[in-house]
Amino acid sequence: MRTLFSPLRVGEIDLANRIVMAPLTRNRAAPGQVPSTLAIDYYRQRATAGLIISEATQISPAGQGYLDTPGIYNAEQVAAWQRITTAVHAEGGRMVAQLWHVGRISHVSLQPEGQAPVSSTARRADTKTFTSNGFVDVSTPRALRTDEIPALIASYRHAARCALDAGFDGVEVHGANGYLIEQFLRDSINDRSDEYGGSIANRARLLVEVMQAVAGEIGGGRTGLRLSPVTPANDAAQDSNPQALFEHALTQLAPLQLAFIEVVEGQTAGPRDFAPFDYAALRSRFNGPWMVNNGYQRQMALDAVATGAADLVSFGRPFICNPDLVRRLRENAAWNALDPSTLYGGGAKGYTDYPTLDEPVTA
Ligand code: 8OZ
Repeated sequence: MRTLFSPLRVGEIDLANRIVMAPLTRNRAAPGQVPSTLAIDYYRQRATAGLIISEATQISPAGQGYLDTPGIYNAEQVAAWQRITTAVHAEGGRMVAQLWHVGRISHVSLQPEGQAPVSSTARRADTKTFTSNGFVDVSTPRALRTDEIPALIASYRHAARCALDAGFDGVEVHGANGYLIEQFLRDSINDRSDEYGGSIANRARLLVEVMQAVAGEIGGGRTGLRLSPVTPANDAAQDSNPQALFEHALTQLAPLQLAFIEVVEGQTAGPRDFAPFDYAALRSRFNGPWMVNNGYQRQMALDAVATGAADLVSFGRPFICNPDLVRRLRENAAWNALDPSTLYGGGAKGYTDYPTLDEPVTA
């Protein structure tokens, strides 16, 4: 019988169970956008997950949109990530790097030479980001020229190579939450007139070309993708036809035989029924491992895998406050409460000090 706790091979990666640690931004990177040494303990503590997806990690300096997020594009970053993947592997875990470009969700103070962030559009998002001066409005972006797209795709390819060099088992491309790839996908944002704007095929082109490049570099069996078809996160208004858009995208990606697709159902970290969308119909366009996310409680997760509605379930905030979430799911034990004040930035508090079932709660 297939359960949440049974092993699964996703592409080229063997997982001990179907419980996934979702990507979680924590804003604790060290200078140089290098993951900190504390991150070694943080990820090691959570290595009983069948798979860990790293926090969103920028593919290039221009891909950064928040203070103190790590990158995966230079040797210093690769060396720091290597210590993390080694620790996770030593515990029998598996880990992929989430490859991220924020597009217009950035601020000039975080961009190389203080330049404007790049996007599909020159229209500013109505949202804020966190910088060294606190929460500020994001900056007005500059629309990428068509002749700049090949270099952008090359930076995804380079980051994927860096991820494998750092010992990751693969990558997940961040195609969700209103960042660069969704800024191309959705007609509520993309106002281009070149071959990357207009029709569904054109708006999906960047995603498809990024996935082809990454899969071409490291293999489809080590490449996953995160999507969030209807989330409003980061001022991403609804596409006029998300069902047709995302079904087209997955149809185009089918030949790559990706390791998995992770879908955020509804509003990221919010209501699951935020907007109508037929996730089962979307899944029918992909014949590989299907990972679901967003507000899954224990029974929902057990049912999702037992019924075959999903192959894997990713948990975000529950993994922040429960390093031994897998054991708690197995034993139907209570979950620790999340401290929202320590989610972003800071040190060990709220990062590496959440207790396991074996540890008495101090505080
Ligand atoms: C929370 C804070 C900053 C970034 C996402 C990468 O929503 C993020 C993110 C989440 O995908």
